[in-house]
Amino acid sequence: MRHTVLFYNPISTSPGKQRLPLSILAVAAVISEDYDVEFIDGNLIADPAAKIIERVKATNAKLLACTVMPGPQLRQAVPVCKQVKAALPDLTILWGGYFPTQHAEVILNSDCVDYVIQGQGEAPFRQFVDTLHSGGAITEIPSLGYKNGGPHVNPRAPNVPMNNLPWFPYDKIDVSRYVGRSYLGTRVLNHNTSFGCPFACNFCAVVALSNRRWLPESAERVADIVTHLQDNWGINGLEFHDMDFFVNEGRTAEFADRISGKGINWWALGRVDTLMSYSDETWEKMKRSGAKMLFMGAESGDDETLKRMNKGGRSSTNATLALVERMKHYGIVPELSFVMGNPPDPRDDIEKTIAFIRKIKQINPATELVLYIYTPVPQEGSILLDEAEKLGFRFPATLDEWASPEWAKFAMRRDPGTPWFRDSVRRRVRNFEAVINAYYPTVTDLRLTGNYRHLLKGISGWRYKLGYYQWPYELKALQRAIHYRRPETTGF
Ligand code: B12
Ligand code: SF4
Repeated sequence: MRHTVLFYNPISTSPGKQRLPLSILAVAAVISEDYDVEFIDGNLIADPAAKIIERVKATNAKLLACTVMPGPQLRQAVPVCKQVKAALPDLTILWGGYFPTQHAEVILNSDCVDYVIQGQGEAPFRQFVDTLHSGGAITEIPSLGYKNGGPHVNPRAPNVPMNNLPWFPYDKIDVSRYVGRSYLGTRVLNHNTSFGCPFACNFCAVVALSNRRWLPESAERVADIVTHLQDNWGINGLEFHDMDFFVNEGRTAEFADRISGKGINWWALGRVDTLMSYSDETWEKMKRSGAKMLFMGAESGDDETLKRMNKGGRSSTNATLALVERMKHYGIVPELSFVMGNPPDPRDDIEKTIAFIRKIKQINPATELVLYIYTPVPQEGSILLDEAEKLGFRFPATLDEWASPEWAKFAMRRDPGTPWFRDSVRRRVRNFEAVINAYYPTVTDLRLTGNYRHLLKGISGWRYKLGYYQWPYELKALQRAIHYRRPETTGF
C-alpha cells in the first residue's frame, strides 16, 4: 500500500505573486517515487488548516511536512499547525527550512510541532519518512531535532551533491498556477540550481543552513530543466533562487552557452566580487543568454562595516562601484541590497550608505535598490550579534512570540524594533527611500508609463539634488496614488 505525505508551504507573498514552492518540492522529490505526495500552498488557498485536515482524513496521511521562513510564513505556520494538531493529535508534524535550522529549540518546546530537520533536507527527510512508515529508530536520524524530555538535535547529515538528487516532481503539482508575469517576461517561473554558499557573512541566515558549503547542479542539468520548463509551460523568464548562483565561472559560462537562443530572460543572486572576477567573455555569454537583472548584496557604503559583517572575499565599496559600471556596459541591471542601521552607531552607518548609494546612481542610474535594516541571526562568533546582545537584543523565547506582528516585522527587516534602532533613524531610511524611489523609479514595474516617470522625477528633483529627504509627504501620497512596484517591498 502506498502512503500519502502532505506538504505545506505557508503563505509567503501577496496573491498573484506566488512562486513555485521549491523548498517542499525539493524534499518531496526524494520520496515521490514511493509515496503519494500532495501539496498545500498557503499562497493559493484561504484556509490551509481546513484543507490539511480534510486531506489527512481523506488519505490517512501520517505526516505533514512544512517549510518555514521567519516572517509572515512563520506567522501563518504557527496557528495553522496548532489548529491541525488540535484536530488530529496523531498526525506527525515536521518542520524544515530556515527557521527550524536557526531556532530548533523554541520550536521543539512548543506543542504544535513534533520534529524539525535542519540544513539540506533531502537525505534526512527520506530516512525520516521511511522510518515513520516502516519502523526504526527515528531519534538516530542525522540533522533531526526531536523532543525527548527536552529538545535534542542530532549532528548534521553529510551533504548530498545536487546532481545525485532527483528533479522536482513537476508532474505532482499544478505548475501553471505559478507561471507569473514580471519584468523578466510574460511567463516566468523559478528554479534553484545550487545549495549553500561558501561565505560566512554574519548577518546572513544562509550560513547556518549550509555551513559554507556550495553544492551545484551541473550546467547541463540546469539547461535540461530550463528546457523542460520551456517545453511544458512556455516560459520566457526565469528567476534563479540560489543563495549564490555564480560561485563557479565555468558553470555559469557553460549554462549561458546552453540556453542562449531560447528567448529566456533570467535573474539570479550572487556576489559583487565574484561577478567582478568574471572575464569579459563570460559577461558577453551571460548577456547573450538572456541575463537581464542580477541581485547582489552590496550591504554597506563603508569598507570598515563590510569587514565587521565578515563579508569576506574581495568585497569592497570600490568593487561595487566598478561592478555597476561594468553592468551598465553590458546592459544588465544591477539590483543591490543593503543592510543598514548596524550597531553600535546606526545613524553614522546609514549616512555613509546613503552617500554611497548616490554615487552608485550617478554611475548607473538603472541600479535597483533594496534597503534592509540589520536584524541579527544566530551565528557563533558574530561581532554584530555580540554587539546587538550587549545593547539588549534577545530572540523570542516562545513560538507564539515569534508569530507576533512585532517579530514578523523584525523578520521583514524593514521596521525591526531592535533596541539600537531609533524611530528617527528608521524615518531617515524610509524618507530617503521615498525620495530616491521617486527620482529613480524602478525599471521593473510594467505599468509605470513614461508620463508617470517624468512626474515622479520632476516632483522629487529638488529634494534629491539638495539631499533634503525630510517629510516627503507629497511623494508618499503620489507613490500611493500611482501604486508602482518598489523592490524593497517584495524582496527576499
Ligand atoms: C524564494 C525565496 C522567497 C520567496 C518565497 C519562497 C516560498 N517558500 O514561498 C519570496 C520572494 C516570497 C520570499 C520572501 C521573503 N523572504 Co525569502 N527567500 C527566498 C530564497 C531566495 C530561496 C528559498 C528557496 O526556495 N530555496 C530553494 C530551496 C530548494 O532551498 P531551501 O528553501 O533552502 O530548502 C532546503 C532546506 O532549507 C531544507 N528545507 C526547506 N524546507 C523544508 C521542509 C522540510 C519538511 C524539510 C525536511 C526540509 C526543508 O531542505 C531543502 C532542500 O535541501 C531564500 C534565499 C536562498 N537562496 O535560500 C530567501 C530567504 C529564505 N528569505 C528570507 C527573507 C528574510 C524573506 C522575507 C522576510 C524578506 C522581506 N524582507 O520581505 C520575505 C518574507 C517571507 C514570508 N512571507 O514569510 C531570508 C530568511 C532569513 C532568515 N533569518 O532566516 C532568506 C534566507 C534570504 C536571506 N539571505 O536573507 N523569499
Ligand atoms: S550574504 Fe550572500 S555571500 Fe554572504 S553568506 Fe549570505 S548568501 Fe553567502
